[in-house]
Formats: sequence, structure tokens, C-alpha cells
Amino acid sequence: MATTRSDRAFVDKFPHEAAIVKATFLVAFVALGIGAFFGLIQALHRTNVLRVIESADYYTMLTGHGVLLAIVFTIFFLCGVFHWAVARSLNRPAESRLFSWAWVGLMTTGTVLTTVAILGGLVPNLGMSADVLFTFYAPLQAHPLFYIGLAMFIVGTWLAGADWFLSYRAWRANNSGERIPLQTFMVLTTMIMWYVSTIGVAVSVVFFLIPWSLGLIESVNPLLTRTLFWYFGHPIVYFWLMPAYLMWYTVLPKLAGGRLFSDPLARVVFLLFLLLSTPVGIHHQYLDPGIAEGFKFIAMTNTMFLLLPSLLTAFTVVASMEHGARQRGGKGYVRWLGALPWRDPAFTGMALAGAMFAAGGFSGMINAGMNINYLIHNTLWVPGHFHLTVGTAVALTMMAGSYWLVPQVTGTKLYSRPIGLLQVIMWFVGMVFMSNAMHRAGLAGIPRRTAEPQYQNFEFLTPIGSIFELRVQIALGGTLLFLSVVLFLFNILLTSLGDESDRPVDAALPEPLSGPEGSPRILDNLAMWTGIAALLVILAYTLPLAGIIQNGGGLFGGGLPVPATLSAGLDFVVVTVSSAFNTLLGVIA
Ligand code: HEM
Ligand SMILES: [Cu+2]
Repeated sequence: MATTRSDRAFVDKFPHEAAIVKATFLVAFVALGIGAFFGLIQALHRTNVLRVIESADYYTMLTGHGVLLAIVFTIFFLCGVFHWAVARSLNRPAESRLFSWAWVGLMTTGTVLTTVAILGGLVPNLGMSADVLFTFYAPLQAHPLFYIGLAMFIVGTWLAGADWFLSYRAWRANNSGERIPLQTFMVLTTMIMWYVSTIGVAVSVVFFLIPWSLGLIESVNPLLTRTLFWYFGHPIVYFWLMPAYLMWYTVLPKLAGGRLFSDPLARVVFLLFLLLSTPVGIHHQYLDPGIAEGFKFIAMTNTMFLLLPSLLTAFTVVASMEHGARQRGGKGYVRWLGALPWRDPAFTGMALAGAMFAAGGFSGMINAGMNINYLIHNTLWVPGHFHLTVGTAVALTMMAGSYWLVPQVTGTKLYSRPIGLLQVIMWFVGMVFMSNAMHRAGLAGIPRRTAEPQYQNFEFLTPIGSIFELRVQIALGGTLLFLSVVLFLFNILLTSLGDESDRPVDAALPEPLSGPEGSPRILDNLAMWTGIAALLVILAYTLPLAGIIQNGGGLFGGGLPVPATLSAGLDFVVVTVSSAFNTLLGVIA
């Protein structure tokens, strides 16, 4: 039977959902353009190649870069992908159009407020500044607008999650006993992780940072706001990654000409991330005084467990690609790689992003080791690492995925495949230069987060090559990356302006080789997994938080006493939990 367009294009079947996806992608891409421009300015400024801003304005740029790329671009894009994935995999529209527009509107308004607060720092005499970087913990303080916008943005994401849960509930009412479709399963587990982890940042922003920036309270406990930030700051890493994983698991095998290797394995991976991604945040605080070494050690052990789902992913995704290549006639142990559709920018971009993620995983293991972390802490190594992970594994997957997704929501064909291919390759090459040089610069001790990395009367030394050569590589890589973003935005703009097409893209997703039927039903018991995740968080954080509040001058720092009742309560928690631990240890021994 000939297929008509309405069998095919997402936009015809779900016009309202497509409009939401388009809106979220639009905000994401605007943020990408501005953020990448700031990135270029930083890369050229730090390396002393070209200086168009005052060094005093560097933090304003860097805050804009971090917030617009790591928070706005990634999360708006995620919302679009998730909205598409839920409607597609449940095969039903969202429950309420108004509700969907409400969260898009709230997130967008929050983004605008926060961006205004940041960029206000560039306008002299405005008295507004928010140079607090995307990590925004005390003692750096921003204009209240920054935090208020941020709070609106986060509440917006909560509502977005509610939208998807409502769809799921409505679907469940007509499909009792069925397995949750894989893409929806991925969305829901990711959102549960997000709810658990954003509690930390919500408490920090609403109870401490907003009142403090408004002058309602005099001081905060900086270590507490840092710890609450990192409580959320590691899981956000998985929040960035999960939409990329969703595409690697469910879209990439199809683009490769094959099918997903195993549906149950994908479910296990998402559950492991739900369980393990929050109780590890302290691994960002190995150098913080005020947190006992033992807690840092526990965070390190949990972190190493997180390697498991990442390795499972590498295995499943590569196996699915190999299956695709063999379907296309690929042979041999490695020769099958040649049979993959390397001319397709969506495929090539995602595959290159995955390859870079492997490299990022290796440098991540170094970050995660408590003692070896001292070597690279706060050096340029760290941005070198996360431009491979969020900056490429996530960002490049999102750009490459757009070549396949955007036509589905606009109903137009991709403007140019060759430009798309050039774009993803340029990103890869640019990142090889920039990230590799950043890693090496970090090993030489060059600090991150500064416009003036050069100390006076001091020479950085590298075992091989030279500091000059590293600077050139960073500047060159940064320029290629920026040009790559320009090509991307150009291609997407012309795509969306193009003529309607009958079949903008082959959107069908094949069934996995091994489906969910035989796998344990308990995998789909979301309530139980949420409970376990919450329990692990309580175990990992109660004692460290109690210690930070007690030893750090109370909830509000600055020597302000903790109200007596609260302090007694905390003492009680500490004593009970530690004696429970001791008893447990006694029993085991
Ligand atoms: C045009 C492409 C890009 C260029 C040229 C670029 C360049 C840079 C440079 C040079 C720094 C280090 C600044 C310093 O520590 O002094 C930096 C930091 C950073 N970049 Fe990028 N970057 C790009 C894309 C991205 C993307 C796509 C993301 C995430 C999705 C990202 C996220 C970040 C973050 C979170 C920081 C750390 C900010 C901070 O320390 O507070 N960048 N970038
Ligand atoms: Cu982390």
C-alpha cells in the first residue's frame, strides 16, 4: 500500500506537539548561537590571539557561555526531544495544549530574565550584574533577577515532566498490563532523576540565594550552597546525557540500517542512572575543606559504579551499529565500519559524538579519582573534559539529531546534507584541537576560569610541545567550532524556510532485536525505583549535610547560630544515623 504523508510525518499526525517542539528548538538554537559566540571570544581572549572585550568583562561572557549552552540550549532541546518521544511512542497527543504552552512560556520567561541579568553586566551604570558562572553558588552573588529567572526555568521543567507523566497516565488507563514503550520509559526515569536532584538547587535558590541577594538575610553558608549545587550538579550531567542516550539507543540503530540490540538492557541502563547519579555529587568537592574525607571516598566509590551503565551503553550502541552495518552487507571484524552510512550527517554526527564520549570517559575517570583529581582540579583540563562530554557527546548529538528531527516537525526536507556533513566533521576536528590542548594545558597547571592565565614572573612548562602551540590549538579549535555552529544554524534556518515535502524524512523506528517481553516486569515499577533512589540519596547526604551545617556556622553561615530547635534536631539525626551505622557494622563484623 502506498503510504500517504499523514502516515509518515510527525507534524501531520501531531501538529500541536510539533509546534511545541519547534518552539523549544527555537529557544535552544538561539542560545546555541549566542553561547558559541561567547565561547569564541573566550577562546581567543584567553590565548591572547584577539581581545575584543576587557578582561574585567570576561566573567560576564563566561557566565553567559555556561548558562546559555550548558543549561538553556541543552535543556530546551531535551524538552523538545522528550515531547516528541512521548507523543510518538505512546501514539497520543499531550493531554492539554494550554499546559504544554504554559511550561514552554515559563521556561522561556525565566531564561530571558536570567540572560538579561547576565548581559546587564556589560552595560555600565546599570547596576546589574550576575557574574556568578553557571555554577552560581555563594560567595559569588548575582542580581536577584538571575536567581528568579532560574527558579522559573526549573519550575518550568517540573511542569514539562508533569505533562509527560499525565500523557503516560492517560495511556496507561487504556493499556493496562502493557510494557511502557521504551522511549517513554527513558523520559519518565530521566524526569524522576531530575525531580530528585533539582530539590537541592531549588532549596539553595529559594531559601538562601534569593533572600540573600534581596538583602533579606545577611549571609549564607557558602559550603552549604556549594554542596546543594553539586547535589544537583552531577545529576544534571545525566540530564544532559539522557536525551543523547535516547537518540543513540532508539534513533542511531535505525540510521545505521539496523535495530536496537536489546530493549531490556536499555531499561537497566536508565534505571542505573536514576539510582546512581545523585549520591555522587560530592566528587566535585574533593578539594573542599569542611567535608570529611570518608564522605568523599564514598562519593568516589559510587562514581566508579557509574562506569557500568556507561560501558553497557557503549556495548549496546556499538552492537546495534554493527548489526546495521552487517544488514547493509558489511563484513569482517572491523571492515563492517566501512558499510555504515557515513554520508548521512545525522548518523555521522552521532557516531563521532559517541567516539568523543569515550575519550571524555577516560579523562572523567581521572577527575573521579580522589587523589589524582588534585593534579587537575580547577585547571583547563576540566573544561577540556566537559567539552568532550556535554560539549560534544551531548551538543553534537543534538545538532546531528536535528538533521533528522527538525524535518519531522517542520514538514520540510533538510536543506543540505553536504553542509550538514561538513558541519559535524568540523565540530569533531575543532574539538580534537581545542579539547586535547585544554587537557594538556591543564596538566601544565594552566588555570581555568580566568581571562589572564599567565601569572607574572612564571613560566608554565609542558613535557612535550610548547605553551605557544597549545594556545594556537585552542584558538584554532575554538574558531572551527564557532564556524561549525554558524553552518548548523544556517542549514536549520533554510530547512525550516523550505517547501513542504511529502516525506521529509523516513521517520519509522524499527523494533529492537530483543524486545521487552521476556524481561522482568519489575523493571517498569517506577514507584519502587524512585523509592530506592531517594533512599540512596538520604544515605549519601544526611551526614555530610549535617556536618556542613553544624561546623560551617549554621544554615546561614556567618557565625549566625542555628536556631536551637533545629540544631538539636540535627544533633539527633547525626547521633541516630551514626549509631545505626555502628550497630550495622558491628553486626556485619
Ligand atoms: C563554539 C564552541 C565553543 C567554544 C569555542 C568554547 C570555548 C570555551 C572556553 C575557551 C572555555 C574556558 C574558559 C575558561 O575557563 O576560562 C569554555 C568553558 C565552558 N564551556 Fe565552552 N566552548 C564551546 C562550546 C560549548 C558547548 C557546546 C558547551 C555545552 C553544551 C560548552 C560549555 C561550557 C561550560 C559549561 C564552560 C565552563 C564555564 C565556567 O567555567 O563557568 N561550551 N568554553
Ligand atoms: Cu560529576
